Amino acid sequence: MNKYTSFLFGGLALISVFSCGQKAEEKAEGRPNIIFIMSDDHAYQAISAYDNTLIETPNIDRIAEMGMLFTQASVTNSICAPSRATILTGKHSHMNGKIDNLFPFDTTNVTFPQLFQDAGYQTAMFGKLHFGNNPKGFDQFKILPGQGSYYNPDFITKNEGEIKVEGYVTDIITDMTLDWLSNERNPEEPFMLMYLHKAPHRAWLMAERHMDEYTNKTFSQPATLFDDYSGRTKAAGEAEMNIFDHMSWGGDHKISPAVMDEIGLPEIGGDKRRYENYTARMNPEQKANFDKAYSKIEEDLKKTYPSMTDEEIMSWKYNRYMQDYLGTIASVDENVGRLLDYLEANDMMDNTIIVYTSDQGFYLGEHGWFDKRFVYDESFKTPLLVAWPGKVKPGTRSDALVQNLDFAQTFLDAAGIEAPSDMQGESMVPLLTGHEDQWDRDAVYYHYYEYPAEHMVNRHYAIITQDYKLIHYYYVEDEWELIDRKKDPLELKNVYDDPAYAEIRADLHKHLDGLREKYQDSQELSDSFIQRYMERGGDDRAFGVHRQTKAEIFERRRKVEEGVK
Ligand code: SGN
Ligand code: CA
Repeated sequence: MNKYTSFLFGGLALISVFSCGQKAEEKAEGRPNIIFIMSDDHAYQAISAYDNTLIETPNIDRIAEMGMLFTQASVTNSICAPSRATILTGKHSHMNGKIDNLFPFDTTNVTFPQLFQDAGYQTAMFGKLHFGNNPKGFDQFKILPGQGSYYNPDFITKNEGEIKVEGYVTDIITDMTLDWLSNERNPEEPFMLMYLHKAPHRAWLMAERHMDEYTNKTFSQPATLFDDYSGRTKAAGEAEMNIFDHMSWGGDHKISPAVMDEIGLPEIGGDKRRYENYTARMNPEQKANFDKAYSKIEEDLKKTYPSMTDEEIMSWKYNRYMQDYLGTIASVDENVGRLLDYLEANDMMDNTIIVYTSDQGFYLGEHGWFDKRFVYDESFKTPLLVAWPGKVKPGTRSDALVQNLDFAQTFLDAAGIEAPSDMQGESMVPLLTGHEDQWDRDAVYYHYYEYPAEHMVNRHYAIITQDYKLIHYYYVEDEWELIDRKKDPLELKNVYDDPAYAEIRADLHKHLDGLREKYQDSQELSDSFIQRYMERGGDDRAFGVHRQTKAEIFERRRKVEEGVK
C-alpha cells in the first residue's frame, strides 16, 4: 500500500466509523475484539468437535460449543504462506501475488490488520507468519523466522530484534500472547489479535510432557490409506507425499541416523540431516527426554523391521505419523485452553470474536498421504470455529461454502470498518448471526501453483459446489477431473468422461469460466506465474532436486507408470 492509498483507506475507515452521529457512536462503543487463532496444518479430522476418532480436543471444542462450526470451510490455495496472504488481503493468490511459499509477500497489498490499526484498534501478532518479511499494521509482533523451530525457537520481534526463547514453541507463543493481553494492551480500546501456532507442522515434534503418552498410542486407519490412485488423472499418483514412499525414517519417524544405519533403513530426502538439525536445537534435558521416549520405538523397530511386509511398514509409518502429529496437537489444545481461561477469568468473552482455524487442512493418511496442496477435501477444507457470545448462537453448525478469502471482510464488517472494494470475499456476519437467507454463494474457486516443487502436486484450479468438483490440472498437460462429492465422498473416481455426467460437466465448465472471470483469473496470468517461476530456476529449497523441466517431469511420470520408485 502506498502512502496515498494508506491515507485513503485509513480515511475511509474513519469516515465509516465516525460519519453518522448516533449510529457511529454505538458502533464505536460496541466494537468487538477479534482473536484469530490459527494453527499450521491442523486437519479438521484432528479436532473432536468435527470427529473424535483420533483425538479429543476439549478446549478447541469449547469454541464450537460457544459458537458456530463450519463443515464446508475451505481455502483458495492449500499451502501455508499463500493462505495467510489470502486471509490478510481478502484476495485470491493471483490478485495478491502470493501464489506459493517461494516468492515473498508483496507488502504493497492492503491487509485487514492495517485497516484495523487505522481505525484505532490495537493490533498484535504472535507466532508463525512465513512471509519472508515482517507484517504491517501491527503495534506489536513476535514472529517465527520462516517455518520456525519447535524447541528453543528464535523470534523476530518488533521491538527487541531477533531473540531466542528457551522452551517449547506452542507454550511460548501462548506466553507471549497472554503477556500482551495482560501487560501491554489498553483495556479501554478494542483489539485485533493474531495468535498463530507453528504446530502441528512437520516434523511434528511434540512437547516433552506428551511424549510418553502419545508414542504409545495406536490409531485407527482411514479407509483410503492404501489408495492405488487408479480411476483419477495422473496427478494423484505422481505426488510425492505418500506415507510409505516419502515419509522418512529419520526426519519424520525420529529414528536416529545411527539406528537407521544399524537396521539398514533407506534415507529419504536428506532426512538424517533434518533429524540432526532439530535435535541439535534441544537442550540436554529436552534431548534426554526425547531419547527416552523414542529409543523405545527404535528398540522395537530393530526387532520387527526385518520381517515386516510393505503393508505392515505402511501401517507402522501411519501410526508413528499419527502419534507425533496428534502429540503436537495435545499442546495446541492445552494452550488454547489457557487463552480461553484467561478470557473467562477477565470477563472478556462478551464482545470478543474468537476464531479457530488452520492455514489449510491436511491428509492424515487419506489417499495414503501426508501434507496438503490438493483440492481433495482433507486439504481443501479447513477447520473453522467461530464464537461471538451474544451474536452467534451456541452450538450451531453451518454447511455454507465459506473460505479463508472471506475472513478479512467478515472481521471488517463485524468491527464496522469499510472493506476496500477490491477485496474478493464476502462477510460471513449474516451466516454467523442467523441470517443465512442473505448468503447465496453456490460455488467457490481454488487455484494451487507450487509445482514442480516438494511433494510434486501438479498445478490445478477448480470449481467446488456442494455436489461436485471440476478440477483442471494444467501444467504438464491438460487433465480434467470431475468428482461427484455426494456419491463419491472419498473422492476416488473421476467421472469427467462418463456420459451420464455430460450435462453436469457442461454446466460446471460454464460456472467455472464465470468464476474465473469474476475473480479475474486467466490462463495468461497462470502462464506468467510459470514463467516467473522458471526464470527463478524453480524451487531449489527442497534438497535441490526440484528444478525440473517438463521433459524431466515426463520422465518421472514414465517411471511412475512403469512402477519404478
Ligand atoms: C516444509 C515441509 C513440507 C511442507 C512445506 C510447506 N518439509 O518444506 O513437507 O509441505 O514445508 O509447508 S520439511 O521436511 O522441511 O518439514 S507449509 O505449511 O509451510 O506450506
Ligand atoms: Ca501450513
